[in-house]
Amino acid sequence: MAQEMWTHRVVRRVLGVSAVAVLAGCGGSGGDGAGASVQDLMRARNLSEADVVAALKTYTPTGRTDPFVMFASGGHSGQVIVIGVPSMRILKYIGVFTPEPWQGYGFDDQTKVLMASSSPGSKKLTWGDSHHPALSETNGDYDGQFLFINDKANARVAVISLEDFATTQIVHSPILGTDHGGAFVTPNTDYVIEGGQYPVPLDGSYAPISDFDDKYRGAVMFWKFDRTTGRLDPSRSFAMELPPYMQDLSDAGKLVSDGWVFINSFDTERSHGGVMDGEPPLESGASQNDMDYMHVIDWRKAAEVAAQAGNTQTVQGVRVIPLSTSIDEGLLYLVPEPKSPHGVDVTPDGQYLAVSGKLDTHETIYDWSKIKAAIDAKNFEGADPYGVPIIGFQTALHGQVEIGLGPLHTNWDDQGNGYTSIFIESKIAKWSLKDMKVLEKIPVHYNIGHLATPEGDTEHPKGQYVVALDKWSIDRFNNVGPLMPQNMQLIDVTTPQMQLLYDMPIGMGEPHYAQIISADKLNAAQMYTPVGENQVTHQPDPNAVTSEDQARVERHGRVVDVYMTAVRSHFRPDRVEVNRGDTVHFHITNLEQTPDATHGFGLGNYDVNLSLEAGKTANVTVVTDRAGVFPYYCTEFCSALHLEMMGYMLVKG
Ligand code: RUQ
Ligand code: CUA
Repeated sequence: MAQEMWTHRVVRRVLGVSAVAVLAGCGGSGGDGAGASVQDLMRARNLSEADVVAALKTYTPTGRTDPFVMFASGGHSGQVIVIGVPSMRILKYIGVFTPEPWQGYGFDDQTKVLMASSSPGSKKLTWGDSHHPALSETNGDYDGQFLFINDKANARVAVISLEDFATTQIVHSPILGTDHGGAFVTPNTDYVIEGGQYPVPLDGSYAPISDFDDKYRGAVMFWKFDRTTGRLDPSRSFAMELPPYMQDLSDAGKLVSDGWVFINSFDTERSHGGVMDGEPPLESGASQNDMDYMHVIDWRKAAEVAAQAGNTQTVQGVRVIPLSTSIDEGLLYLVPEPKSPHGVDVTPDGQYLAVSGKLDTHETIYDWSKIKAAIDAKNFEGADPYGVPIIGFQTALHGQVEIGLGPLHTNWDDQGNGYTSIFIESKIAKWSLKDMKVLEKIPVHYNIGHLATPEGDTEHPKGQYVVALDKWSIDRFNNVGPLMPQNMQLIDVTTPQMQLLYDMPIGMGEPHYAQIISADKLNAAQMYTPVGENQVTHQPDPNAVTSEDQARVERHGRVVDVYMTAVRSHFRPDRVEVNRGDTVHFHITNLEQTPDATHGFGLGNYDVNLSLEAGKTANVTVVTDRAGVFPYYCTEFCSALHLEMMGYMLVKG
């Protein structure tokens, strides 16, 4: 009986009185029969009071949608994962740096070009290491229009249109070997920031490792974003040469610190391995000094400097501001920061910068006005070996919060609190920025990397939740063998004590960072309208056929163009006769204008699969190198006669 009363109490607290009535199956505050069934379930499933509360806070009945949508990177799967919060239901897996057959991504002609053209060498890249998603911003808040994400392995940045949640552009930075300080956007998405990670010679040449200090360099790219075209514009982009430190995460200033960007770094010792030659391994060589350097960059002035002829050098096609110019023009400063930092996170008001030093126990908070005052007064304590002015640690410091072992990354809520992931302790600390002290810690399972709060890196965080992006899951889920899923843990931060609500296994790559947007800011199209749109260009496809009577086969010598339509439940033409050695271009338009009426186009043996969402046109080219009979068929179960939706490619030869 006590438990039954408790159940009603809890249900009432979480959902309100009317829900109690519904649960109890009557209009009153609960009767024995109905209440008992909840308790029976609790007993049978061995659920505690807290479990039931957690369930009530996350369970989302059929037909209901989530108030928040999270975009998580997929790590070395090269993709982006879209997840509803708080239900933690996976909504989509977006192909970005890696072919994704369900979406036809990397299989049709345009997305093949997208992947090939961003491949730096002759080798066509088929994977990327996606780390940090960045939603486009207007006035420092997410606007729900675009998503950017970096590829650490190959120094690339991709643009995803949130009109259709599909990748539309990938750019490569030839001067960076790798990137990690991206993608981050300036408050109006003027620039997408991509900081390099491991120093290399910027011109792409070989230099012996003994020349590390002289020939190797760091760099940061500022990709100019053109909102009207939805594209990064390489011709208006520029880079800054940086000392050969390992630049890490960055963040753009906002409000009072708008116009500036902050980039952490590690290995300011410039250790570069060589264990076999008696030199210290990088991990210890890079951890000798107590302090590394935060880079403070005046990006707005840098953009002006880069725009003036003679100020930049063109390196591998990129306009680069040399280090000496940055020093002379006052574009770059350093501030000491506790060793091996990871996240630098600007507070919502732009006034403070929180730095997490992985080998330090503090969250170090810098005061932007102190940094700016030191810059204006030229109050420096010295310069680094490359002549970059250094602002004194104490000069810039606001204070330090004793966080715990291995602070990594911070997001904010709407109450003036920071949430910092603590890797070594496997915990999240909630701390007050005003009081500079930890309020509470909650354990997570296990080895947390980043964390994300709703709109938690904007000017207006929404609070309510924090999601822990845990690297290890060990014993949390059913055993699926040695390669275990990562674990995303949803935590309620509105309760007096943070409450763990839900464990979500991510068995499809390793999320490094995620951003969470209010769902009402997203407004994706449900189909391509009018019929015949190309997904990559977002323009009418020149090869679209917009009615069945335009479907045709055209032969020009050895080249065959097949203008095909798809509609429930047939392709037209449903028979294509060609000769061995022909080049066959399929141009296929899905004529449907019904939401979710997607068809696929699978052609076995030729490595072809297209996704044709309602109204979309896609193109694919095959060279018929073998004779035979090749059925093509619809790969999406679209209708009762889906199995009949097929045709033959007959290759004579
Ligand atoms: S990262 S946690 Cu790019 Cu911080 Cu991996
Ligand atoms: Cu169209 Cu199945």
